[in-house]
Amino acid sequence: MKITKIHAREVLDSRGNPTVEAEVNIEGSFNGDSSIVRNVKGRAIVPSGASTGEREAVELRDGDKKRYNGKGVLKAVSNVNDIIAKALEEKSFASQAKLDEALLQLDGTPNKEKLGANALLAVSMAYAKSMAAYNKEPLYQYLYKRDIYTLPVPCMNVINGGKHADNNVDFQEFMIAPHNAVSFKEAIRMGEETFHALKSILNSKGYFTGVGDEGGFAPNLKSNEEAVEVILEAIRKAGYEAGKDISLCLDPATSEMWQDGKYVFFKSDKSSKTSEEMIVLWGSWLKQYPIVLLEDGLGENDWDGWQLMTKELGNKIELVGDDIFCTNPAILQKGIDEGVANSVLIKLNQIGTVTETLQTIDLAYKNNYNCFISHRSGETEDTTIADLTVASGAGHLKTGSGCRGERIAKFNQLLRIEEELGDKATFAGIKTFKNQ
Ligand code: 2PG
Ligand code: MG
Repeated sequence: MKITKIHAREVLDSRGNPTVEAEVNIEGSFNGDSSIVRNVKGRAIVPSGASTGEREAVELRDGDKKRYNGKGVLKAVSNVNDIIAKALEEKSFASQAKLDEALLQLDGTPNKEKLGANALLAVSMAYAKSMAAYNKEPLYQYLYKRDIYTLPVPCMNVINGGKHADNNVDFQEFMIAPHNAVSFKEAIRMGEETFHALKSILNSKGYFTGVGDEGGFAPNLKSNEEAVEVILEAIRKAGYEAGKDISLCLDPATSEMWQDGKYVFFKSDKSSKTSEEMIVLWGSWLKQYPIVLLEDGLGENDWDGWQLMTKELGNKIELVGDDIFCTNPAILQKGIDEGVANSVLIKLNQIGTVTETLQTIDLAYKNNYNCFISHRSGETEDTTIADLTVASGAGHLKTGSGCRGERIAKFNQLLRIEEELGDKATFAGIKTFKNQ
């Protein structure tokens, strides 16, 4: 079996910005019988972040102001079509790891700046999909073989702020986690019912109900606290009990607030807090509200603050490192050694290949860290992360709110997977969160 063709093109993400799509064709005889030739194609699209970590692998953009305000990806596309395709076509690879190793060698830089992580990841994911098709198995099974697979709690980002919305809310993501359910299908129903209840509450309070980049509402509120209060009201209105049925998760994305060693509330009153004051704030929110997970409660360049926060809150809730780790196994190892966080956010395009992503997941589990699988704010119809969540057994993912096609595409894929697995599927529930 060998790769017969690799082809990339420039397509669009959910914000209308260009991104890379790649296709990988594989051909081979089946079961050693040369009379049965199998010819399959895998296709994948790379997402794109807005509140990106400084140490993410390089997303190569053209910088040509005459096209898409400099955001074109024709260079990354030609790196696939002219360099990667020429080197890998007519070759065969014994595993995903071998293919990804070849990609890394072609790039040859530590941060993938030569060919672009967007070029490498598009090919890496498309290869995984073509191999799954070649093996006639679902993608999650190609990524990891298990007897029983765990379907995740969908952490739905129902109020958007920060860099993802044009409102006055400083914190980026307020998520609901419907965990008291027998299946993913029931959990997503609970989440959607709450999402619709929230819309009617916001409407009745005279707030704007347009949505932000990830499909959550983006109202101008009186305070960051009010975002939590209206969500709790929506949970009640939908007929659920906060804490028992549905808990809260937060990603305030505080790297974006970091200015001169302090956290500035840049969208509301422009006040600021030290790391210690932020930890006190989170501690009081935990007492007041049913929060089970806090992502990026402090910023990527505040390692001392992170250590302190982990000491204070790391035995109470799940503390997820996103910008600080960038899905990078070497940086995660440093975090493990220094007692930073107890969970890692997993974004394929922060690191740039499927294999390195799986390595980071593996390293996390070996050190008793959780993995929280994530979309990007700029997404597409690609549903790889749904399969990755099930394959990895991560038990929880964030892939947006209750609307917008590119977010719902992942939920729909999880519904399909759950149905297909039948009694080989279990639902993660509250235990999936650290310290619950
Ligand atoms: C985050 C992500 C996804 P972005 O901060 O966790 O929600 O945002 O893709 O913009 O980095
Ligand atoms: Mg984040």
